[in-house]
Amino acid sequence: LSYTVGIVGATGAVGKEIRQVLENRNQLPVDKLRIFGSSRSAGTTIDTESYGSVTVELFDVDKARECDVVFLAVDGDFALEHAEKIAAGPDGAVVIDNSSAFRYKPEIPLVVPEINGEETKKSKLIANPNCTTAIGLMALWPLIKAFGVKRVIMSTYQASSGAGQPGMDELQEGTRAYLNGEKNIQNKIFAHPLPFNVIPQIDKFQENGYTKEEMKVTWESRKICRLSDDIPISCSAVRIPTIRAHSEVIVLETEEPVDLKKARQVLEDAPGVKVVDNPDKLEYPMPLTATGQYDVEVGRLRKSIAFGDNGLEFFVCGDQLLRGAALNAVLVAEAMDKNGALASAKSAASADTKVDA
Ligand code: 2RA
Repeated sequence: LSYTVGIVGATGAVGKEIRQVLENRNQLPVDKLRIFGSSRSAGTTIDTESYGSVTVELFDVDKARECDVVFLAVDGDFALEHAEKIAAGPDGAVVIDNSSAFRYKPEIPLVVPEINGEETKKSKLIANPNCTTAIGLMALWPLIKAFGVKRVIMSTYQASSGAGQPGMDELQEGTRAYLNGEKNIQNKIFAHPLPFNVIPQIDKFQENGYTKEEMKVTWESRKICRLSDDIPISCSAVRIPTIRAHSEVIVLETEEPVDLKKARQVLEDAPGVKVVDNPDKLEYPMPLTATGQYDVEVGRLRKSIAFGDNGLEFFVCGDQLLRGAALNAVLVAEAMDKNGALASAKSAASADTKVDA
């Protein structure tokens, strides 16, 4: 069985990575790749190694519905307007949406395949988590399974790629300008100039004083790991001047006393995780080494002074565009291929997506 795969937004940072991950992994059988874009990019061609030269088509719901699976690498407003229509009814396509538009709807699965991949059978519309959540949970979830969880405190150091290609461009151009002696560094994407700075704000402030980026970690971690709302999960999110790997300090208060050797083994055995933890050799996770990697790096593993025997602290770095977006989305499609959800999608209307096309 082989699929017609569509990407909407294939010229953006995440869309480009989705195409490359599909090609590099070569796990999802792709019969034909279709790329949809706005009138600006329609008609241009994208050369791919595996799928030949693909002409960008002007996006249209009916054309997208002809695909078996469609990756949406576009903003939430676009997804809200079109995602359900693309998936609706027996002829609709499976939609894997990278925006936050559907993440908090109880009936839409929010999926990290290594954690709750089986939920992909429930709906033709699947939400991909926020990058910060997906990267952190790769390490957190195996430890939670092993030792239980009482609370999680996360502090993040997030790369410019979280704001897409314009974010990465603004950082690089601003850095060049700064080094050339310019006094007024321009910032349109970030709230303040990012070069040689850190900004303790990502996304909008909420009534409780947290930002939306921080609350996403709370909401999404609970949904993906099926944790009760009573488990406190708190995050402070900070933008730093790196290109495309997010870093996270995570403090986990556990239910069971922690055995450090066992914790290390749990992480060694966890899929999608690479333990980089050799302080004697100055080896630990870093954005520089995590960039371009499918696995999330985890290290600096230690018992937490704050929580004694029932606490762990560790440092995680993961490529924001890969595990934080494109790789996770492609892994969702691969899981749906393996569990039969992709093959059956064209014949079965999901209860969750009965929207008139
Ligand atoms: C950021 N997490 O880093 C966001 C992107 N989804 O800005």
